[in-house]
Amino acid sequence: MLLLVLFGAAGAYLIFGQTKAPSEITYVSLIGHTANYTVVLNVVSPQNMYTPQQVKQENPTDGEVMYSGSMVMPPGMAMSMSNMSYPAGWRHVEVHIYDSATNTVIRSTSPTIVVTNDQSGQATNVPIVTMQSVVVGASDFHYGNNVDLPSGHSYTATVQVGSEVATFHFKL
Ligand SMILES: [Cu+2]
Repeated sequence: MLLLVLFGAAGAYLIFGQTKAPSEITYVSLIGHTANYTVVLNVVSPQNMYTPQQVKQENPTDGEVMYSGSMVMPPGMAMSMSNMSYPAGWRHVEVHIYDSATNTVIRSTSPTIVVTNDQSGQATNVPIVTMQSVVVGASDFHYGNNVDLPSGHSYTATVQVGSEVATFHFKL
């Protein structure tokens, strides 16, 4: 009986692990202010990504369209657009930048985004992809990429826009 219970628990763990890993739900949204900009940092689960051509051909009803840059993919993983196949810990880190005076979306800057693991000190530079939601459109224009950020750690994200810096702290 005990063996059965243990087996059941292990089975449940495996199933849970398998279900949880690819679709590990992440949602962090933080707002920061610099002298001239309002910066919104979102750390979310990997998104379905499309090129503009794919959007035209496939008319997706969720995900994001990429305009420049290329997505960082897990080792050995092709440029799959599926958000379901990422290993646990992979997140979509994105930064929305607004002109604080006019509340308009800044589309023309080249921010730098660095995410540092507070425990290990490991700093990850986030190569910039420009993108927006296929549903929301232009008002969702933002900068970011996929980053491997294991759960159970706290992180500091530093976003530099021109000479202005916004700093964010979050836990995963
Ligand atoms: Cu995005």
